[in-house]
Amino acid sequence: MRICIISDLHCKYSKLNAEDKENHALILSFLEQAKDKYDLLILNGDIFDLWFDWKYTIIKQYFPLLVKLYEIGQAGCRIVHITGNHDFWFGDFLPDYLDVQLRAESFELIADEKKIYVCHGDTHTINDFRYQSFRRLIRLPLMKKIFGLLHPDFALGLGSKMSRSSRSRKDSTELRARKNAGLRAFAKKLIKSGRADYVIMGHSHHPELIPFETGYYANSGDWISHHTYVEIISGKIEIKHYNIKKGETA
Ligand SMILES: [Mn+2]
Repeated sequence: MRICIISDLHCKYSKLNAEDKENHALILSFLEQAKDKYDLLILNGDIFDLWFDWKYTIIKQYFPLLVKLYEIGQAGCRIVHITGNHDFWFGDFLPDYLDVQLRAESFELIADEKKIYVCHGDTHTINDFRYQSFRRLIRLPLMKKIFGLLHPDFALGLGSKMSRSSRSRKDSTELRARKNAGLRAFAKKLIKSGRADYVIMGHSHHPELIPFETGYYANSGDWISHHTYVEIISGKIEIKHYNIKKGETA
């Protein structure tokens, strides 16, 4: 089985600067060449900087990306999206129009005799009580209902401001180290207990592949500064770096 796992593309819908545009082009180019390469594509959260589909409308700025996902699905690849901390308010658009299967927390499968566990990772960072409370609050059905009543232009203007302020709030080195440590500890626990051979997460924007006695923890990194993804081909796990000029390099 050929599996690709990507996360943290953080595709924006407003106020794109030159770097954002470059990143978007790289993402589209990656997805174009991925069309016939995989049996399963796992979108492991924070693909969209914000997602909302109203009853009658979607965010048109995502159209190029959505077309690529549609084409990948049409080429016979199964697509699974796991909720991130930026994209969790899904309606019927992804499942009904793109045939993307949605998972709220995690996704597990066995492929080529490897037990694979995939989740975004935002619930496994250390000492993040404030975030965990916010996470529960923002996911209440009532919050989604209220957001859905706002006019899209207004709601998305608000959303883009919120997302920008969270992006400019640069994590301190210490906080980042704690984030990574939390993810590693969670992966270690799953692997040691025999629940999984491979644990794959994102969220930290820090690509890494850590071997344990009976398995691996992989973080797929991001598409803001690393342009990395995880590939599991016939049971062999690797982190790869995509380069638009050279095609791809390991
Ligand atoms: Mn995240």
